[in-house]
Parts: sequence; C-alpha cells; structure tokens
Amino acid sequence: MSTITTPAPRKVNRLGLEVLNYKGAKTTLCAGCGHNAISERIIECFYELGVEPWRVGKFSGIGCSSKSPAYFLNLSHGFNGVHGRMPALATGAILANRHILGLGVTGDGDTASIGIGQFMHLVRRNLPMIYIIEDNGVYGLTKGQFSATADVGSKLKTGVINDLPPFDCCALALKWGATFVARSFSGDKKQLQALLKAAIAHDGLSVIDVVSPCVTFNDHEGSTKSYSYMKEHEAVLHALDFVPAYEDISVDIPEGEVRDVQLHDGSHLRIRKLHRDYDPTNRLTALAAIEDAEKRHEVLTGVLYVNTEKPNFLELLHLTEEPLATLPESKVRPPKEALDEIMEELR
Ligand SMILES: Cc1ncc(C[n+]2csc(CCOP(=O)(O)OP(=O)(O)O)c2C)c(N)n1
Ligand code: SF4
Ligand SMILES: [Mg+2]
Repeated sequence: MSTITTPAPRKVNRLGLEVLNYKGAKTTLCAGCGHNAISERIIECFYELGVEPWRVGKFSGIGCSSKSPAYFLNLSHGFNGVHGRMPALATGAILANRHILGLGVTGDGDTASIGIGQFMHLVRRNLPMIYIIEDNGVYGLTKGQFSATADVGSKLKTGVINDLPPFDCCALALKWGATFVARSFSGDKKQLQALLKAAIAHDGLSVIDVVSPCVTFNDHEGSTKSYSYMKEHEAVLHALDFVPAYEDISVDIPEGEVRDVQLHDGSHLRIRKLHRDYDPTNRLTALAAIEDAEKRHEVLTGVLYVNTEKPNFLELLHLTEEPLATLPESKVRPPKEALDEIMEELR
C-alpha cells in the first residue's frame, strides 16, 4: 500500500516569490572569494524585504566584483559597463526611469583607481542608488596588482610591499557629501544584511565599502585585506537591526542604549551601542573615527554616517514623478507650432 505525502508548503515572501526568484547564474568566481558571500547577502535581503526584482537595475564596471551581478537577481535589469564608468551608466538609467531601484556593484580598482572621477561626481550628486564596493585591495581579475585602497605596508604574495598611501572610500564619500556611508566585512553576515536593507530603504546614495578578501591573490600573511587580518582588526561600531516599514515597530527601546533612525520609506534602523557612544548623524565625528581607527590599524565597521535630510539628485532636478521614459511624446516635445514660432523669431 502506498502512502501519499503532502509536499511541504513553498516558502514565499510578501510578494509570493520564492528565494529562487532572486538568484542568478552559478558563480564562476573562485571558491571562498568574499564577493560570493556578498552576492548571497544581496539575494537574501531583496527576497526578505520583498523587493520586486524586475524593478531593480544592476550596474557594474569591470572586475571579478563587477561580474558578480550575473550571480544574483536574474529577473532584474543588468548593465555591465566600461571599467570605472558604472556611475555614468546608472545616472542615465535612473534619470530616464526614476522608479528603478539602482544597485551598483563595483570593485576597489573599478571605483578608486580608474573610476575615481566618476565615483566623486556620483557622490556629489547624491543619486538615489546603492553603491557596493567589494574591496579586496587588489585588481583580482588581472592577477592581483595593488589597487588604490591597498594599505601601506601590505605585502603581495610575490613579496612586493605597497608604499603608496591608500584612498579610504568611506572617508572620501563623507568628504564629498554622501548621505549614507557604511563599512562592513563579507564575513559578517548579520551586519551586512542590516546595512543592505537600510541602503535599500535610503532615498539617496548609499555607499557600502565591504572588505571582501581575494582568496587567490590577497589572503596570505602580510595582507591587510585577508580573512585573518579582518578577524583580528575589525572594530565593530555597533549592533544593527533593520525593521521594515510593513512590520510592527511598537517594541520598547531601552533608553540610551539604542538609537533609532527612521528612513524615507518608514522603515527603521536600530543602532545598538556596543563599547562606545557613536553618533552616525555627525559627519565630522565619522571622519575623525575613521582616522582614529586607521592610526590604531583597526578597520571600523558599521553605519559611519546617515543623513535623511539632504535632497537627492532627482529632487534637485525637480524631475516629474512619472518616469521620463514613459512620458508621452505630447509632454516631452514642444508642439510644431511652438517650434515654428521660434524659427520665425530667428529669421
Ligand atoms: C580601460 C581598462 N583598463 C584596464 C582594464 C584591465 N582591468 C580589468 S579588471 C581591472 C581591475 C579590477 O579590479 P577591481 O575593480 O578591484 O575588481 P576585482 O577583480 O578585484 O573584484 C583592470 C585594471 C580594463 N578592463 N579596461
Ligand atoms: S581572483 Fe580573487 S577577486 Fe577574483 S574571483 Fe578569485 S578570489 Fe575573487
Ligand atoms: Mg579589487
């Protein structure tokens, strides 16, 4: 006699989608590469928050990190641009359709070397999008040369020592006016999840610099972007919790212990003090904390800065609520009579 078993109910999010709907192609990156862990976090966060994947525009440049958008969110739009030029691409696409949720994934080479000028203007404009820097201190794709984020004294496998001072992408983003600046580590699952979710909710540019070890070229002793270095030198600023807008927020917060930051869509970022007081709404404190940590050879992780007041690029341009891409021709082109009139005036 055969027994009939009922299949377990499918696990779905609030849109009725399964986690499978948020996955991408099988990764071709090296096993153990930090970038793979970041892709996993992206899949989890977009699934858990119930973001419509077809609303997302994935943008990247060139590098192992920039290849990674192929490995998550298969149902989203994807634009893989020229090395270091992803910000221009994202700016054009988001201006054309402001309903796109922009997700940029780039490397330290793509951002801090060839793309530094593009990054600078993206930050200055506060374009609403998420900008993840998968920071391994090297050009992984071209066999591990030092990038501009490599620390002084960091050693390549070949024995070459870096003696050029690094760019700190978080400090630069703060200086140039970014409205959400965070640092994390690809091995810190919980922190990275909370940061990504907050970045999805933030209505401005969110810069997240994630130390993401390159196991093939920069994970040896002497490297300052290795798993073991991060385990010993990571200084976690605070514990983070993200409460989405659709969840009940009425939970008691112990006074003085937790700071609550309300984001644009009504969700909340709960920042719980760990060893010290830290005010993530003060830009100067953030810059000082980064410098201080650098002197102590520590890597500071958490929300370094958040500003929910500053207008984003689309607001500054007074763009219409309806995306330019879907506006009818009657609204975007002056009628023939108006053009004729101008021509008449020029005669
Ligand atoms: C215009 C141009 N210059 C140089 C290269 C060679 N190149 C390809 S990827 C890369 C660096 C990638 O480093 P990063 O952005 O840190 O990504 P990772 O591979 O480390 O994730 C370079 C220099 C290129 N593809 N195009
Ligand atoms: S070379 Fe480095 S950065 Fe590229 S996939 Fe391998 S481990 Fe990752
Ligand atoms: Mg790199």
